[in-house]
Amino acid sequence: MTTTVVKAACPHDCPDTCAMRVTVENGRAVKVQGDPDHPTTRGALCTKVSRYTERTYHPERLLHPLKRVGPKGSGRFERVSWDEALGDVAAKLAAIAARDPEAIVPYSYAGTMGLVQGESMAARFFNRLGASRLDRTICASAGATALALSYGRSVGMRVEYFAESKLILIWGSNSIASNLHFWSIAQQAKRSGAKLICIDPRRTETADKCHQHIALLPGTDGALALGLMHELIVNDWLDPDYIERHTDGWAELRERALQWPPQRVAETCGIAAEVVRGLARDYATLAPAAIRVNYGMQRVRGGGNAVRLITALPCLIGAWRDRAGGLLLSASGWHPVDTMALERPDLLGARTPRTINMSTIGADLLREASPAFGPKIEALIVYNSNPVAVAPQSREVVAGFAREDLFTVVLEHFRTDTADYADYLLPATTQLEHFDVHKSYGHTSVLVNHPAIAPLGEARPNTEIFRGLAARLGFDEPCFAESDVDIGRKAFGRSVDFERLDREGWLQLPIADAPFAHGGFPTRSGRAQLGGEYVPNYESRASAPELAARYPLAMISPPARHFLNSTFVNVQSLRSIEGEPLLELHPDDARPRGIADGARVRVWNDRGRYVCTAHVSERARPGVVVGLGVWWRKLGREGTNVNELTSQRLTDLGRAPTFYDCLVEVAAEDAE
Ligand SMILES: Nc1nc2c(c(=O)[nH]1)N[C@H]1C(S)=C(S)[C@@H](COP(=O)(O)OP(=O)(O)OC[C@H]3O[C@@H](n4cnc5c(=O)[nH]c(N)nc54)[C@H](O)[C@@H]3O)O[C@H]1N2
Ligand SMILES: Nc1nc2c(c(=O)[nH]1)N[C@H]1C(S)=C(S)[C@@H](COP(=O)(O)OP(=O)(O)OC[C@H]3O[C@@H](n4cnc5c(=O)[nH]c(N)nc54)[C@H](O)[C@@H]3O)O[C@H]1N2
Ligand code: SF4
Ligand SMILES: [Mo]
Repeated sequence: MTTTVVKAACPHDCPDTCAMRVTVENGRAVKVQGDPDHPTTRGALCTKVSRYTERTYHPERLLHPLKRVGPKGSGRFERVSWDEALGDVAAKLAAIAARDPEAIVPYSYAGTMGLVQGESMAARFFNRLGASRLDRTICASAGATALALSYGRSVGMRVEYFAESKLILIWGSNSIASNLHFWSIAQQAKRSGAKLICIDPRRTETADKCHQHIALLPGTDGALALGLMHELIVNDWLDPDYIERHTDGWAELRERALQWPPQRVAETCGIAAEVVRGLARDYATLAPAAIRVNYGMQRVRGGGNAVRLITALPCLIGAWRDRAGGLLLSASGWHPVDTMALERPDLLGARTPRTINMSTIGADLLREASPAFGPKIEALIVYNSNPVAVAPQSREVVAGFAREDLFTVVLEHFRTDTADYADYLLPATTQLEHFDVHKSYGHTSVLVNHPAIAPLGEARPNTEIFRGLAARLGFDEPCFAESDVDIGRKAFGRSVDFERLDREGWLQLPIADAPFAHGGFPTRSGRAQLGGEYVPNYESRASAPELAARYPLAMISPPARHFLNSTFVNVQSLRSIEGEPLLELHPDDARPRGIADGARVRVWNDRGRYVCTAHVSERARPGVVVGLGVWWRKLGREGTNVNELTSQRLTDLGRAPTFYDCLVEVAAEDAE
């Protein structure tokens, strides 16, 4: 028997980007483990990825190219050869491109976060073609835009140093579920005496384990941040020297903050005024104070401004002076990625195709040609994403994908909700079967992923599929012949020693311990730009009273611990842990509606209707209901999921979706 251990990286859309070791016996991967030497992985993977072999060798893996034979969406396919599939797809795209290449739209996100299997060969292909561009907003762009405005880029504290903090605010994040390795570091701090405070409308498993939980109403974080500023001002808790030397914009923001005394904040956020005062006191007096902000808070109308206000806080108290003080939302901006080399936007030449926002794909698939919009979308090439399940306002998304005149190609591992609508369904390799390199949005090392096993069946890497299409369309630029390893070598430019990365598996980037101790933000002036205002939700009692009268409950739909967005929902052992699609509601909301724990309920608003099981629980606060996870529609009840109810309205900054800005009503199914 031959046993080898291969250095790999977790490809999933998770801030932890773990370094992995894959044990291979006789060509078969038998075990996936965390690298004990990697500073944040520390030998541990989450439950989901520990079971990676179950996903890789899943009996339903797509192993051959498939062509649709039934009506759109029926999921009826027949097996075809790669030659036939690529030949047909290329011919169809060529015909559309001859009329107008912008009628072709790529649709992808972070099914893999790999820089090679993500936007490298694919982006080159679409740039050369002149296809529409995709605004990749579905997750992080509100917060990223806010960070760029405040600090210049997506940069923040080094995650390791939260271990030395004395106060950690976990703000809009369920770390145990979605940022496990940060949670281990926070636990270390807790053991050394740090206070942990969780700010989240839901009493998550993370909130359970913090010293304090502040259950504010969804979308009110900006008001809370202004209230904290108010208290920092009136109690003289500011660091005037840091503000003076390293920030701009305080005078104006200060005036705004003075309008938010604790009582006003309390009324807006649905919490007690004492809580606001106590939080401000802790923030000003327990040093070093660190904030782990996450994306939970930015999936509402005012999400961008909320992040902007929170990023001001560590500047106001000079928390950045210590390596264990400051804030972390995303570390992406520390990573030196050579996007030009990977994506080759120069292949566009003088063309500037329109941009389609992935968060409004439902509406856009249903639009006719017009001078403002451009051509009707005629072809959609989906890879690394499952839009039919994850994009907001499913009714429109499904209607769009169901268009008989839309040509849809899906590159996938499984027959997802989106795959069911494909005209061609092309089998892609998984991380164990292909090469890649990775950055991370939660830590500051770069990683390599070596293929551990041969591709299963006839699966091909995304890169190889786009190479094949490029060849058939006659694209003969040398970049289309580059191998995956060649692309990986270029990904970080000269900033990373590729040979060493390849040998060692991961490399720590050279980032200062306390990067902003003396200012030096990557803004034009080197100073943090303070700003932001409170922007209430589109859908709330205050901003839409008539709507709130009909739909009195605010619904949030954060990730489930054992899924990763819609990935893993089809892995039986993980689905068994999550059970079934649930809606958590507080006993005070359940009682008057006659809803018992375990009852089948219908959840609805003007956009749609969704059926699931009620979980009557104090994890939900009164007035807020929680529909966890992004279930596959076809594995939920009545073929729907929570995105039936969410809207395609966009955030204040970053053109991002507002999944958690959503009013609904709930009733027991038999109480019709
Ligand atoms: N296990 C698991 N891990 C994941 C994912 C997953 O699906 N499953 N998804 C990955 C992806 S794509 C991402 S983007 C990240 C997301 O990472 P996070 O943004 O950290 O996601 P969550 O851990 O769910 O934390 C969001 C929390 O915000 C809360 N929340 C909702 N609305 C508000 C609000 O208005 N204000 C505040 N303060 N809190 C609010 C929710 O109740 C939830 O507990 O996680 C990644 N990791
Ligand atoms: N209601 C609600 N909706 C949400 C969210 C929410 O909190 N609430 N969260 C949003 C967020 S934060 C995000 S990031 C999006 C995520 O949305 P998506 O990026 O669409 O993520 P997934 O649902 O995980 O789907 C990724 C797909 O990529 C496939 N894949 C993985 N690796 C490869 C590969 O190498 N090649 C190919 N061809 N395919 C591959 C997987 O099999 C999987 O089906 O969902 C959003 N939707
Ligand atoms: S999903 Fe996140 S925690 Fe789990 S192995 Fe991957 S990077 Fe690590
Ligand atoms: Mo995300």
